[in-house]
This record gives sequence, C-alpha cells and structure tokens, in this order.
Amino acid sequence: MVNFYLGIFILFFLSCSHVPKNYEGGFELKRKKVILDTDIGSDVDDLIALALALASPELEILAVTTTGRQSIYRSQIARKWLALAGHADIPVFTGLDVPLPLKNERNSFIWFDIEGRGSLFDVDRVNAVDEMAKLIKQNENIEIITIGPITNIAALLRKYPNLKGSIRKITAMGGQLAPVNFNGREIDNADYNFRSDPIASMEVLKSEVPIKIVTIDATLKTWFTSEDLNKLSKSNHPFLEAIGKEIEMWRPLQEKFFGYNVEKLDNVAFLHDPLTVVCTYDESFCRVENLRIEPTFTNNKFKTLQSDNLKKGRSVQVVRDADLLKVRTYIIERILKYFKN
Ligand SMILES: [Ca+2]
Repeated sequence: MVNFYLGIFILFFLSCSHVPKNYEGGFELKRKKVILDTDIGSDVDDLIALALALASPELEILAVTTTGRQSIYRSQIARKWLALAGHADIPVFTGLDVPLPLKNERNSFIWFDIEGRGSLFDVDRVNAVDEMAKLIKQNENIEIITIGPITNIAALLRKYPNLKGSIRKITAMGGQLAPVNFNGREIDNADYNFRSDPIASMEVLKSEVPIKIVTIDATLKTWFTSEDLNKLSKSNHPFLEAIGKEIEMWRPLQEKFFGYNVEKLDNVAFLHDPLTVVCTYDESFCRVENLRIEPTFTNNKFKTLQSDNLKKGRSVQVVRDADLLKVRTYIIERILKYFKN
C-alpha cells in the first residue's frame, strides 16, 4: 500500500516538473500565447513591460514585434534586451514605421524611396505582419498585446482580413476618455499610441476583433518611485541594472513632458505599458468596464469617445483606473524575484 501511495506521489511530482520557471503554485498554468508589439527604444516603460512579460508565467511570448519611428532599430534594441535577459530564443520581427500609409498612397507622386535600405534586408527584413499572420494560423487562441502605435495590427487586418476571427483578443495601451488630474494639472490629449497613427487606430478599434484598451486615464496613475529604481540598480543582475540605467536616462525627459520635478513628486517612470501587460491576465489591480467606444476626430484630434448611442461605436473592455500602490509593488516584486532567482 505504501508503494501505491509512493507511486501516486512520483506520478504527481513528474506531472508538475515542467512548470514555468518560478511559478510558486506548483501546477502549470494554462499560459496565454501572446505576441508583444512594442515601440521599445524611447519611453523606458516598454522595457519594463518586456521584463514583466518575461517574468509572468501566465504568458508565453511567441514573438516580439516592433513599430514606431525607425522600427528596424527598435528590433535591434529588443534583441539586445532579450539576450541580456536570457531569452535570446524569442524571435523579434521588424514591423512598420508609423503612421500607416493611406490606402490611396499610389495616387501620390513620389519618385524615389530609400533604395539603399535594401542593404539592411539581410540583417533585418520588415516582416512582422507576415510573421504575425503565420503565428496566428499556427496557434489557436493567440492574443496580441500592443504597447506602441497600433500600426502593425491595422496592416495585419488589411492584408489578412480572414484572420480576424482567429485572434482571441488584443490588449492595447491607448485611448483617453477624460482629462486626467496629474500632480494638480488637468492633462488631456495625452494618448500617444492611438493618436500617433489615427488611421490605424480607427481601423483596429472598428474591427470585429475583441479588444481591451488600457487607457491613459488609468496609466497616468501608475509609476515607479526612486525606491524601485534603487532596487533595480542594486540588484547585481545585468538586465535589471540596465533597466535602472534606462530609467535614469528617461526620467528627465518624462519630467519635462509632464512638467514636474522628481524632487517634489517621486515618479521616475510611468508604468503605462507594464500595466497593460498585467491587465492581459489579471484585472484585480484595475477597474475594467464594458463601454461603447467611438473613435472620432474632434477639432482635428483623434479621440476615443465614450458613446451611449447603441448605433454608434462598439463595445470595448476599458481599463480606466488602477491602484498605484498595488500595481507598482506587484510589478517590481515580480521582476526582481524572477530575474534574481
Ligand atoms: Ca510603448
């Protein structure tokens, strides 16, 4: 009888032996297969989001794709960070620069492109949209997390419209529903991601793909403090120390953009993109509502407006509030624990 129980124990142990690194619960989670689409290389929060995604056993990152200005360099940056984090195995594909070309671009009269850039193709081809399509065809229930302008996704839906029904969900950092009070100032029109490519944002928000948007209404309430920065800088881990250095570089720019002084407000880096990664698998830190969203142009500015008119817009999951202390503690602890083990 003892042998019987021993056998059961061994079977149980073996069945749990392939849990993701650091998952303390002992049972393997059903990991979400995701593509992380990022404009990494400017705001440091993309890098923190990448670290968090790597440290999250809830996610299996199938690929990282890049967008933004000079997307090709952003891919090289992403590869560098992945290698330093010990995840050089995750493929990185270069996506489109922002913004998306207009559909009637052929009507424009331009003779010359940058023909010499063909020399870069051996190193880095712009193939993220095709590679995304391949991954979506090969994997059921794939999700996409976008933490930059949504250009690649719009291009994907244009080129492969039949794949719409195969994408389980897009969780996108973007949108602003109302002015946000930050440090005593009302901040409006702070949504960079959707506004930097309004055509792409319009097309994706109007598509039939299920979407959750993590708005700047929520993300402007979340940031790392100098204590978190200190923990990264003194971690004795090259990847975490590098994140610390990036935060140091980014911090003065952020202060300038948002008009505050870190001596008076202890905010070293907003957590827009890391919060978006968290909201992909855990909504306990945020307020999520189902709202009708109507993307529109008001005074020549792209806006994500809330609409009560059932004939307008579409139903979208919207994250518009977050718990600063809980989110920041969760993110820093999760990253430190994963990489220091
Ligand atoms: Ca970003």
